[in-house]
Amino acid sequence: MLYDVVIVGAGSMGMAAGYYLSKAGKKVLLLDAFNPPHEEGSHHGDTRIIRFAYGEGTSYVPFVKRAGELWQALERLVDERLFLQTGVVNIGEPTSSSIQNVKASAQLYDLALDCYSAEEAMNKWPGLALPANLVACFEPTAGVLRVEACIQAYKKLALAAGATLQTNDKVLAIQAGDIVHIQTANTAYQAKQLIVTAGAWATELLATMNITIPVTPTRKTFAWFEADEQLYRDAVFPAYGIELADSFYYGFPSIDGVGLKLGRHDGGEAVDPNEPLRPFDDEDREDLQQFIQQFMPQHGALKYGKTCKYSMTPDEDFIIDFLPNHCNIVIAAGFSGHGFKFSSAVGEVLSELLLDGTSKQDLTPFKLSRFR
Ligand code: PYC
Repeated sequence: MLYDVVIVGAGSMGMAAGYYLSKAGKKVLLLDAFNPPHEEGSHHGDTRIIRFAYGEGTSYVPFVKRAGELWQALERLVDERLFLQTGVVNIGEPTSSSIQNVKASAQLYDLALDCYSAEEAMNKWPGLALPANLVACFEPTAGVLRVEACIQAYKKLALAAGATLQTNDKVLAIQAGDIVHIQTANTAYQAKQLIVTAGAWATELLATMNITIPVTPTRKTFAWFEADEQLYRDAVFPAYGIELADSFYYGFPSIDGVGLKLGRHDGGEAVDPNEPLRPFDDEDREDLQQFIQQFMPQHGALKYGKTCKYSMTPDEDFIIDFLPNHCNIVIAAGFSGHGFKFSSAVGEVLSELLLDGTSKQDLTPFKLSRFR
């Protein structure tokens, strides 16, 4: 069967692209090895942060602002609350690049940002304990996205707009050409244009076309802790990112009484995405417990922990680009653990690239050629 566009990987980015392209009248097939939303990649776990004063660099700000507009539009389209304005506090040493970038983003793009000393931050959020060398930059208009609901929303809209979704059908090989051939375990498909949004599987899939991308699937951990709701519920406690000299943790207030969520952003071990991840273990538990004990000492017991797969690039910037020498194939990969918030805008960008050959967003920082 010949499609206008086949999208390999129907997670957050792929599903959004499927919606925008179907809405534009394209005959779209979304393929996924599982049934999104699922727990096999990096889009599970209830919540993701969306922040606009961007610690990873000011060049991300226009892109994340567009993503924010599109999340709001999606909420209206499905008449559902997907974003919670909890505010996000960025904590680190004042000289760290992330704090410098957060401040520069706010200044450059006129974003609301309130910066506090450690003592001021502890007065504002009594559940927090900070050493005196850290500062806290709070973005009140930032917040939290409900991950699975976001994907369900794009799935509903993509299907309503006419997309076909083939689940539990793993793509094994791709052959580039004017017509792209896609071989799954069950079927062969043909497409005029192709998008690869396969998360941790992007590297091996592109290898079937003799394309190498420096994206490493990496195991990460996160967990929920019992929380004193007076201190840690979302009405009084923000989502947070805390960068220390040699580690980076992030987390969420207790939303709907589920407890404080805490994850480790840096580190982790490279994994084969086709092998089951080593389950959350005692070492993971100890790591998160020692952190929360220091920074949110009034937390309660660990409820449960989980693992997920990040797709890391060497510079932790995304890859969004046409495949070299193939103007009908676009890849979006290597989101390095900070991509979910962008997925609405990534979907739009991918559709623009295939429909117009170019995007309204500046994609220069995400070019594949930067690695050569
Ligand atoms: O993008 O805010 C974020 C984030 C924190 C940890 C992982 N991603």
